[in-house]
Amino acid sequence: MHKVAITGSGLWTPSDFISNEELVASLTVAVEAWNLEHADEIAAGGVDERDPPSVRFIEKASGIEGRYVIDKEGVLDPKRLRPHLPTRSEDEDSIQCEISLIAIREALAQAGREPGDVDAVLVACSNLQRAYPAVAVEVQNALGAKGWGYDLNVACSSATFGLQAAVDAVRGGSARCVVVVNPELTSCHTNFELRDYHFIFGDAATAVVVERVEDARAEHGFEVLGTRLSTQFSNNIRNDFGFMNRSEDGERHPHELVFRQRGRHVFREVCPLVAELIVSHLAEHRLTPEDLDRMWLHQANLGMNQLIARTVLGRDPEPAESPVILDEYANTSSAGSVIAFHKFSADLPDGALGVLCSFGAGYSIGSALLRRVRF
Ligand code: CO8
Repeated sequence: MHKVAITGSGLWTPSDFISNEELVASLTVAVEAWNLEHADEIAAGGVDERDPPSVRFIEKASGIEGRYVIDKEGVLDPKRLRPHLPTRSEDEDSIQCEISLIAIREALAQAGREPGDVDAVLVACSNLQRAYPAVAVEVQNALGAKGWGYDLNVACSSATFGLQAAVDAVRGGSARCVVVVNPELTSCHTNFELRDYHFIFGDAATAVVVERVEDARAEHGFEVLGTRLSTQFSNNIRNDFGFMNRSEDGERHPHELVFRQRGRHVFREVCPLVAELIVSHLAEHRLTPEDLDRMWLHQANLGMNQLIARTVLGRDPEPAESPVILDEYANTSSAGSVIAFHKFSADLPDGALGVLCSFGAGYSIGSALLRRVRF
């Protein structure tokens, strides 16, 4: 078995940024218009009045201060509340392919690799823009990579589930240089009509390069000591969008075909599962929480991350021990933990130990133990 390392990482951040103030102003207008339009049904008790959002609630409940999106104008238009995405023809790169390439090229440059060195591409994310051909195969072609590619979706945990697949492929010898990319266009599946959901997500794409330690060309990287995945079924985060919708005989409300959740249940149920997974994963490697220098956690909610870090460490974490990017990026689904890793890993000394951990719908949780190494 080969020793495996992450030798590079990359990030695409959209140029459009939406502050909480802008988002709340737009939804407030939309809610007032909707309530007016449905005044008779509301008076008759057929539907509930919609409640206005508040910046104060968002910041207090989540820690989110803004988010990047692929198209600010469409999201903020109170009559639209979703991005404008011009339809692309078959001979153009798909949007997910385009943003993947940006993140991958940065990751390859950091790894000192050329596209032609890549022999596997995994597109791992919450939402894929079409059923087939796999976006990964399109990315492989557009990049000029060899080998094979496939898509996988484990919601926010796609980053670590994809990473484990890459690590296993390199360790076992079925690939030598794998790129895992997380092109998350969450604004296309966010319900911007309801205050409970409109603030949660942002768009971004991340990529990592996974290779044998002996092949590494970068000066530094992170040896993957081990990965551990866990799933446990729950309907508390759900989206019923799918290819069978058009054949279903029953009625479905449009809000069932985008992201929805029982956020409080998720918070309560997922935090202990994540902390337990990290601690037991460390123990499997004869390590303890005291050995950890950094936790790159999935970025969904500030309170969640503080609770998880506190449970694992047995004390409040120092800010540098569990870096936060969700204030600026919001929840970028599978990209979140990798953004934290990408932005907050180069400062660690050789030998430092970190855990990359993602969690989300499924429920699903993934952990990767990473040791900073000089090759
Ligand atoms: N402004 C004002 N009030 C609000 C707002 C708002 N924007 N939103 C909700 N409220 C109100 C609610 O309506 C409720 O009012 P009432 O008491 O009158 O009913 C009140 O505030 C309290 O609401 P909650 O109980 O929902 O509030 P919480 O304190 O639980 O905070 C959070 C809500 C922030 C969502 C919190 O529960 C949370 O973050 N939970 C964890 C969620 C999480 O981690 N989810 C992970 C899911 S992501 C994932 O797995 C990927 C899925 C695929 C992504 C696809 C892309 C879209």
